[in-house]
Order: sequence, then structure tokens, then C-alpha cells
Amino acid sequence: MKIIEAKVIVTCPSRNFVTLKIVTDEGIYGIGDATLNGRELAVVSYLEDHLIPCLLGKDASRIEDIWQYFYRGAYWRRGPVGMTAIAAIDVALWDIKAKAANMPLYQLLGGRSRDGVMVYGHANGNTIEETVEEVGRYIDMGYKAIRAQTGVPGLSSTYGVSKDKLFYEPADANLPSENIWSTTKYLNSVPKLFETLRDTYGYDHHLLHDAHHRCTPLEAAQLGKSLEPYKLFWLEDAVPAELQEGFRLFRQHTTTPIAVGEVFSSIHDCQQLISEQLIDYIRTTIVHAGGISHLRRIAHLAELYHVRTGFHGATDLSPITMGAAVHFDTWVPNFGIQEYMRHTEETDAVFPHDYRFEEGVMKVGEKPGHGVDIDESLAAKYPYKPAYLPVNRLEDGTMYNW
Ligand code: GCO
Ligand code: MG
Repeated sequence: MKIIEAKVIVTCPSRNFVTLKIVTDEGIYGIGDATLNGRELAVVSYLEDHLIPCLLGKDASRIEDIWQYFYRGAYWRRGPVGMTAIAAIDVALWDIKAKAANMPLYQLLGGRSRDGVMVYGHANGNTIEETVEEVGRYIDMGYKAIRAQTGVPGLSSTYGVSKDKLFYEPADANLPSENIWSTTKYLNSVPKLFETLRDTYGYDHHLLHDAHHRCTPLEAAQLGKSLEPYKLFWLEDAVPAELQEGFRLFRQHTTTPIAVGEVFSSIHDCQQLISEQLIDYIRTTIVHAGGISHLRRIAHLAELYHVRTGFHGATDLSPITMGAAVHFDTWVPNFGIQEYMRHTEETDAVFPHDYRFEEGVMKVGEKPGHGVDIDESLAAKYPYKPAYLPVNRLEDGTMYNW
């Protein structure tokens, strides 16, 4: 089965998405997500100028060999741009293989391990009262697990708090907007949110929180400790993870479960975190970490060390990644949870799909492949719009992690 065409489709139905479509001489095609939020066109160029010319004419059934060709065969390897491009190829090829086998992707991966995939939604508000109300809205929609983020008194804006409650979109400006940050103010406000949430709704729902790379290991340890009474499902990205051994100090001081990894692009970014059991959930996802072929290796490594999966699923991951993830999650033995940030109706119309939300879980579809398609003529109606994620400064003006 020869690859005869590969094209990149850029579209902006509410936000930017990059999609790779691979067509074979047998008429079967597959699609993969290639979206890297705020850096979309770098991946477009990497695919169009460097990978697609080498892909044409290859045998679409040789997924592993093609993966190795683009990873090992590239002298300059790893990094988010390269691994996102490889992921798009990999997912499109798995889609093709599953369609050729006339099977839904999860069957090809090894079959079903569970009936539904528990997902968590995002509740947020400017104040604790507003956030508590929003969490109630998610409980009413049937969610079993909810992430809660709230505004920090004394800071005019912060990560995770949006104008439109149901559709949080951080890439909100054609040049990066600037946020101001204070970890001291933040650390004082978060425990109050979770105390109020537990007082209001009790302990039947899973609650999660994302610190978005803002703490040092010691600050993260303090935060984890202060949240222990509220029994979080996880505390995410408390510490930036370039220094994997930095998690030792954090880990040793708290029993709050630790999640990290949405910005990782390879198994080498989390090898120590996993093998030293410094984390409980690995968040690395299909589109940013080399596709299904590579994420499978990460999941297997994690399984050896009691680490479970909790893949990134924000709106900047297209419905193609969501669809592929639901197949992966339906199969993977050490599944933990899946993030699910709702896409807008415009996005869903461009990417018709057969996964569906039912009573707190995502149900996989039975269509051959990963079950997501792209409506190209509708996609063409939404041209690319430059959009950046914000940047962050401390109150004295110093650049900080966003
Ligand atoms: C999450 C993430 C996102 C990211 C976004 C960046 O946990 O869902 O932290 O909100 O900020 O995906 O592109
Ligand atoms: Mg996050």
C-alpha cells in the first residue's frame, strides 16, 4: 500500500488546527493532528518542506519503520516541532492500518480493557464562589472528575480562568498578552478553594488542579501538603520538569498525587520521573510525543512503576487527537484518566467524530480507524489566524514560566 499523496490542512474553526492527510494508492486515507499551539506554522513547514518529500512512495503499512526513519534517521531529533510532525504521520498511518483491517483502532492495539474512559472537565471562575458554582455545573452535566482553577486575589488575570466558562482558550491574542504572577498570593488562595469545594459537594467527585509550572520544588511540596485534607485526584505541573530529579524533594514531602508531562515530547523527558516513582500520572499525549507508536512505549514503561496515564486533552489538541486518545485509553492497561476540554460546535463540525460523552466517561466508536474525519470544504472556510499563548512576569517585571 503505497503513499501517493500527503497534504497539510490548516484551519481555524474557533482556533487553529493543523492536520496531515495521507492518501494511499488503494484509496484508503488517514488523518493525523499536527497542532502545536502558538507555533503551528513551524510544524507545517517541517512537514511540507522536510518530511513529506521523503514520505511519498513509502509503504503505508510499515508504521514502525517510517517512525524510525523520521526519528532515528534525522540527525537533529526530538523537540516539540519534530515530534509533533512525526506524531501526525504516525496517527494517520495507524488510521490507515485500522481502516485496511476494517477494525476500530482500539481493536488493533489489543482490544478493550474498559467500557468507558473517565474524563475530567474544566471548571473555573474569577472568585472561589464563582468556581464553586461552575464545579456544580459540571457535576450536573454528569462529570465524575473536575479540574478547578480560580482567580488569585491581587492578580488581574491568571492561567486557567477564562471569559467564556465552557470554552477556555488561552491562545487569545495575535501577540502574546502579558500576565503578572505571584506564587505567594497563589499559595495562599488555592487551599481555600478546595476547602470550600469539599465543604459544598463532599468527597464523591474527583477534584484536580493545575499549577501550570509555577512553583519551585519546595513551594510545590508546601502546596501538596496544604491540599492533602481535600484528597485531590492530582496536582498537575506544579514544577517545571526540565530537572527531573527536582521532583524528589516535592515527592518526599506530600501524599498528594502528582501529574506531569503535557509539554514532554519523548520518553527521555520522563524516564527518571517514572523509574524513580516521582510521579503518579504521566500526561504526555499522542500529538506532542511522537504519536501512538511512541506513547505506547511511555505507557508500558509507566506500567512497570505503578504510574498511570492521564493524557493532555485541552482544546488545542484537535478532535483527531481526542479520538485517537479515546481508542488508546480504551485499550491501555494502566489507564488513569483523560482530560477533556470541550471543543466548540464549529470545531466539531470540521472534524466529524464518533466518540461520545456519556455520564462522565468517553465512549469509543466502532468505525474502522480512529473514527475522526475532516470536512475539507468546511475547513477551507476558516483561514489561519495568528494566536499566541500568554507570557508571564513576576510583579517586579522578571520573566517567569507561564
Ligand atoms: C491543560 C493545559 C492547557 C495548556 C494548553 C497550552 O492542562 O489542559 O495546561 O490548558 O495551557 O494546552 O496550549
Ligand atoms: Mg496543564
